[in-house]
Amino acid sequence: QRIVVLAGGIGGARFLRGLKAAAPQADITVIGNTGDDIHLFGLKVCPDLDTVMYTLGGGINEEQGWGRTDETFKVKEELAAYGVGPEWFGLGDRDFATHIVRSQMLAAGYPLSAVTEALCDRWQPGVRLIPMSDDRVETHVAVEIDGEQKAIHFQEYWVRLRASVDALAVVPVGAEQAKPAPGVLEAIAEADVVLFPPSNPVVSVGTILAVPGIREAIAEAGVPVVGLSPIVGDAPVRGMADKVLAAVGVESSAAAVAEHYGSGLLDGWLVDTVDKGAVERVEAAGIRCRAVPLMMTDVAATAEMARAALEMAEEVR
Ligand code: GDP
Ligand code: FO1
Ligand code: CA
Repeated sequence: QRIVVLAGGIGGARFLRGLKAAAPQADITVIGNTGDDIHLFGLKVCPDLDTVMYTLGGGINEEQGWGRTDETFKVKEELAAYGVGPEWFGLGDRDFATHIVRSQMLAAGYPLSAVTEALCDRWQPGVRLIPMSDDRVETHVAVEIDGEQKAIHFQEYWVRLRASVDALAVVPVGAEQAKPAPGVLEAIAEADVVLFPPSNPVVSVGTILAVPGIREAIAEAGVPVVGLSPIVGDAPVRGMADKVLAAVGVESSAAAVAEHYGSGLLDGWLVDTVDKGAVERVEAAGIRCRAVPLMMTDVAATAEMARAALEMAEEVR
């Protein structure tokens, strides 16, 4: 069975761990979000690709959900001693090595997709991880600070400001000109099922879908497309997805997110059992819906979620 998953960082990575357990024989291709990527200290950092790679490869800091396990911050301290920031973004020593290798390969002319494959040679994530595009796409967030409107990098909004001000707009800068990375459209065309993990619908899955050709390829693949809600009980399980949902005019609820994707894209949608009241509304929108436990407390619970998603794919096929 060929499964394509559009993934952000933590929500995508944790779901994938469950999916691998639920479908050990499956051939899984992950299309990763690169809109969160940022250049720091002359290095290219790809938080969502790395989160998937480290989580599936056994190198993730489990409590944090991002960055390396057993991490130290000597380089960051030394940079700070030179007065070189930003200090609000925590790059650890082990993690730095990944960004150095990536940046070196990019400078030598390799596309990000080839670099990602090379990094995965070490981590053996057990899935094929492809960035959504080799072209630069950077999510910016329009905010108003001290009466002044400006656009800031997504990481500055999320990590430095902790989404403490309203997002007025979310713009995947460069997406319109970006091309899907090699293998992305092919994987979608050859897929038996496409899954949207409980990733951020705006800045993770939404950004991937903003790359011209990807949304169309999914709609045209003619295979079941099933998503799992990242919103449980009208709030994100983790993070501040409600802030970026508001920016695109979508209320923070499992049903509203399904309607936002729409029946033109989604065939099935899983909501948490606490949101079983949303099932009727989602089905009225033409999307098959079921309520099952959606908390990824451990791999076994997450594998159950993945099984439910694959079962729903068979129901709507
Ligand atoms: P990010 O790039 O690290 O922000 O990760 P993703 O975009 O892949 O996923 C973020 C989303 O995961 C957030 O909106 C959370 O609400 C959601 N999430 C995290 N843990 C869980 C969980 O256990 N269950 C569900 N349903 N969603 C979760
Ligand atoms: N998230 C934070 O909240 N604070 C950090 O200092 C931070 C550093 C960081 C470094 C490397 C990396 O791959 C991820 C990192 N993240 C950090 C997570 C990440 O940037 C965001 O949580 C996601 O992109 C949000 O979607
Ligand atoms: Ca992210």
